[in-house]
Amino acid sequence: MFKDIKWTKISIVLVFWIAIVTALLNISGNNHIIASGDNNSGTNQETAHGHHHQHHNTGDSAVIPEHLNLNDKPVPMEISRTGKDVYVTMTAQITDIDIKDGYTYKAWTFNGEVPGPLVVVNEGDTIHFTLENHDPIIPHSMDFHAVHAAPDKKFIDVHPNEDGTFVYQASNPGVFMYHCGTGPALLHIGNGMHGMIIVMPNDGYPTDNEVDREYVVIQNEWYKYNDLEDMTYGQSGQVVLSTKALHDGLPNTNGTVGALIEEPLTAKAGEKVRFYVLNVGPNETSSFHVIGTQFDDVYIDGNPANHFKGMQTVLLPASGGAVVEFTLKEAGQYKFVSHQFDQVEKGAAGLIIAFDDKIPDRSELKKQFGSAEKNKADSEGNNYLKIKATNYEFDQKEYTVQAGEEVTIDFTSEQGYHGLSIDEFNVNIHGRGKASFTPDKPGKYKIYCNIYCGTGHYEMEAILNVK
Ligand SMILES: [Cu+2]
Repeated sequence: MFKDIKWTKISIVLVFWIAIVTALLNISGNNHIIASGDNNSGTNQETAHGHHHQHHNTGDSAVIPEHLNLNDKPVPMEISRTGKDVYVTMTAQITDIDIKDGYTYKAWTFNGEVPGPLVVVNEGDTIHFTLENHDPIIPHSMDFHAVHAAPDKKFIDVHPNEDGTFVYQASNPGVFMYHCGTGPALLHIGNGMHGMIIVMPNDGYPTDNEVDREYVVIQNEWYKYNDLEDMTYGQSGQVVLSTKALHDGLPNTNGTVGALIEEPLTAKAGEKVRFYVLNVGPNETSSFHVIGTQFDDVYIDGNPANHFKGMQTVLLPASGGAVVEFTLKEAGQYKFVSHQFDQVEKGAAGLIIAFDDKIPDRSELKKQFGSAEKNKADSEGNNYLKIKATNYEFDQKEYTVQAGEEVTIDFTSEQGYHGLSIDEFNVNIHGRGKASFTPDKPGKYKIYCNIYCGTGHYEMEAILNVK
C-alpha cells in the first residue's frame, strides 16, 4: 500500500516535469526558427497560421521554414470547354516574384503568377474548378466573385498536396475578382493569391463594334513579406499595375513596379481602346485614370447594364472592376494611373503609346522602354552570365564568353542550396552572389558546385568556354 502511493507520487512528479521540459523545448524551438530562419525544427509544422503573430515580433520578413528553399516553376493553368461546361484547373504554389530591383517576394500564388492567370468564361457557363495545392504546409482555397455559391461548401480549404473540385455557375456578366479565401484571407491575398475572372456578357457590350483593341489591367498592393501586422496596421510598400494576356501575343506581366512602363501597351491614334480593369487590393481603393483622355464609355463591374458616359476617373473599391473605353486622339505616350498619387509614388502607373503609323514589335519596345539594368544586362551580352542552379544541375551545360573581356557571373540557387566555383579564376560563390574576372586565355574551364548538396552532387558540373 505504502509502496503504491510512493510510486503514484513519483509518476505524477515525473509527468509534471516532462510537461514543463516539453513546453520549454517548444518555446525555444519556435524562437530558433523565427530568429534564424532555420528549418531544422518541425515545431511549427502543424500550426502554420497560428505562428504568424510570432513572426512579426522579430520585425524582419519571415519565410515559413518549409517555404525557404521553395521556388516552384509556374504550372500553367488548364482551361477547356465542352458546350457550356468549362473545366479550369489551377495550382496553389510558392514562387518568387521580383517586385522591384533587389526585392524578391516568395509569393503565395495561383500558378506562379501574381496576379494569378486570367480566367475568361461566358455568361451562363458552368465552371468545374479544380484547385491543386502544391504548398507543402498551408491550405488554400478559391473564392470566385463571379459565382453564386455557399462559401462553407464551395470556397473551402484544399489541404497541402491535395486537390479539390467545385462546381458553380457564372450566371452574371462582369469583371470579377478571385482570391484565396483561407484565413487569414488578408495574408493569403496580400501574399499574392488573387486574380481576375471575366464573365463575357451573352449579348456583348453596346459598344463592342466600336472597340479596336482591348487589354486587361489589374491593380494590387504589396506589404512587408508575409507580415499580417503590417498588412493590417501598416501601409502598402508598393502599389502596382499589371496586365494579363487577353489574346495571344499580348503582354502578360506580374504585379511588379514598372511592369507596364517597361512593357507598355500600344494602340493607334484614333482607335477606341477598351480596358478590363480590376483592383484586387487587398486594402486600398483605386482611382483609375488615363492621363490625356476621358472614358467615353464605362461599365461598372463590367456589367453592360451599368453603362456610364464621359467619366474622368473610375473608382474601383477593393475587389471592384470595370470596363473602360477611351480614344487616344493624338499619337503620343499616355500614362494611366491610380489618381491617388501616393499610389503613383509606390508604382501605380502604366503606359499606353498611341502610334500614327505601324506599331513596333514588342521586342523593339522593350529595348526602348525596358529598365536600364535589364538593358545593361542585355548589352553586356554573353559576358554577363546569369547562372541558375536547381538540384544537381546548372541551367546550361556550357557557357560561352569572350577572352580578354570582363565576365560577370550572377549566380542563384533556385532549388536546393548550391555553390559555384571556377578554380582558375578564383570564383567561389555560395548560395547566391556575383563574381567578376577577366579570362585572358581561350580554353574550357570547369564550373562545379562547391557545396556538398546531395547524392547528385558529384555530377553537378558545367563548362565555361572562353573563346
Ligand atoms: Cu491561400
